[in-house]
Amino acid sequence: MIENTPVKTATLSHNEVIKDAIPTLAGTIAATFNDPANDHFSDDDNQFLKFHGSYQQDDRDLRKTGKKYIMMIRGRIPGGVMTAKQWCVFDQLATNYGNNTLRITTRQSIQFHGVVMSGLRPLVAKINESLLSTLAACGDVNRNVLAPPTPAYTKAREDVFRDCHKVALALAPQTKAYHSIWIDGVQLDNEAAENKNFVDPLYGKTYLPRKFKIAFAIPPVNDLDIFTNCLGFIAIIENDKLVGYNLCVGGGLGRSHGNEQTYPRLADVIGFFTPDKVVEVAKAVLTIHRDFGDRTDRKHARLKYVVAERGVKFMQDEVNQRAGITLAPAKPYQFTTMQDLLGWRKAVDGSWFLGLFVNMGRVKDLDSCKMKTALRQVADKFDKVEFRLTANQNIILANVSEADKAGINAILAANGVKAENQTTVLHAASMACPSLPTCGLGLAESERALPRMVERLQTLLAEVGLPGEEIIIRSTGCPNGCARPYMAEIAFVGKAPGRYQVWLGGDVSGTRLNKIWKDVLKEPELETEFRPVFTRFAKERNAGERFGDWCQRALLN
Ligand code: SRM
Ligand code: SF4
Repeated sequence: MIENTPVKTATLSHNEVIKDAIPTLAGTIAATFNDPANDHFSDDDNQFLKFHGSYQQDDRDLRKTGKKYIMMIRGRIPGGVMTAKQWCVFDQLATNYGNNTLRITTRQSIQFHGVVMSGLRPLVAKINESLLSTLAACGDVNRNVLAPPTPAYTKAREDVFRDCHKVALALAPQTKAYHSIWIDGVQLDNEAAENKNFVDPLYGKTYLPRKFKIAFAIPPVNDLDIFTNCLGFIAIIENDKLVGYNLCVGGGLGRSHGNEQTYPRLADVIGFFTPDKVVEVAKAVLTIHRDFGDRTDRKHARLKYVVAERGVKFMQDEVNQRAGITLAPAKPYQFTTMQDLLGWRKAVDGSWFLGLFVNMGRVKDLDSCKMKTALRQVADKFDKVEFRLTANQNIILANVSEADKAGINAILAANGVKAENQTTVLHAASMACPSLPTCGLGLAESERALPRMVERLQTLLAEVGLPGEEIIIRSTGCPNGCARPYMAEIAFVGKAPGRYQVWLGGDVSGTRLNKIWKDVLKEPELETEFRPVFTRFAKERNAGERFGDWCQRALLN
């Protein structure tokens, strides 16, 4: 704990107090890892570490035999786009310092798991050498900005992607601590006046009350769940040209079991503006969060509560005034899907791309399918191929020439990775958060349990005459919502080991929250609980009606 901290008011949360005391966010991180006797960080340093893209964890599988500290490191990869060279660097880092897996996240990034203290600094330094970063991948700041990864729909994607980069850059914190810790390995003097009085030009001295999330989407594809973000830009494309954005504010999913004051919320669409103002609008919404978010209760500190409590008119007025614009009425738009395109497809510029399903986002080598090796070989050999991470935890190999397709196919086949018919529709539509053994907040298994649960639901669907039915299924080990379960047609939200709350009724376009159906379902009861529901669905559905829509119409009312 930091001593002699100037506490402004007794009600500020502890995180506010430590940010105020060390506004560079240096903590004592560099001093800690420069001492080889240390195998972990203090609680306060753990909070500062998040701003640098890392979480201290312990391997929960090993808790019975003692605490083994491990670090998770998350990259900052705007729009999820990596060069082949950068992929090679990340792949090597996972092998050298992590648990030999790369975890594609639901926000188009990559996480390393299982890194020990001595590996942390070299890993982060090498990410920076590759011209990516981990700065602000976590913490009370703007997180990785999402942008549509799929090159199949419109040439205007390039403009939207450029805006994503502009916004990510403009909203990056300016502290020199990042460079000092991770590149120079030097502990800043937290008592020096320039450090103690450091004020970030955008964030101020104490940054945001909580995390802040931004996404760009291009209708009709909502492959990054735009309405679950604090700030969403819905691109309005006319004649293949970007004419502006509908602005949405106040989305977020985190909640806590048994605390009705916390809830998932979809963003409101509050107006339209032209693309030249995108940075100003982003800064306006972020500073509204900075100035009006609740700094006394971290469970009530997200922008969604400001929007819910102060209303749309308040947000419109504040955005207009802060960005120097007048929001016009939102333009019409429609979302029809949130799914990725898998397999080989033609891009709008005539090149090819390959959508690759990554089971639970975990790139690894299994005996039967060596995805990690295959991707590394592709990256080594085809340096013009872009690696794009999707918010559905998949990978798109983009920018592939006709001539290179065969070579990529050969590498994949040699490693047991399928390019076509990669998985079943039910698996392709499923997503889980990591939970155990790395996440300290997990109450139930998620990534390790969902594949077998999907398998069982698949068998049930076949049994009731619905083989091949697509249902979006998501699971999380706790109610925080990391795999965006509250948007799924079926969601399993961990309550305790082997026990899940079940939510039903999301839609295929990511525009509707689901509703709670069962407060507790024990995993062994999956068939007993779902058989009657699937049987009814098979009998009662209208032609083409999706499971989520049927649940809303017939089951949950
Ligand atoms: Fe998350 C915390 C993993 C996307 C809501 N999230 C965590 C932590 C860091 C646990 C912790 O605080 O100790 C998890 C690390 C687990 C591990 O072992 O890796 C974690 N979150 C993830 C990832 C890796 C899940 C995944 O399957 O990919 C995602 C990383 C995204 C990224 O690259 O930045 C991830 N987290 C999300 C999302 C989805 C999204 O943003 O699109 C949400 C819901 C949307 C939202 O923010 O409202 C989400 N994570 C949370 C929350 C609840 C926040 C709240 O408002 O209450 C927490 C807990 C917290 O912040 O205190 C959390
Ligand atoms: Fe951990 Fe909960 Fe997020 Fe899953 S949803 S990664 S258990 S915080």
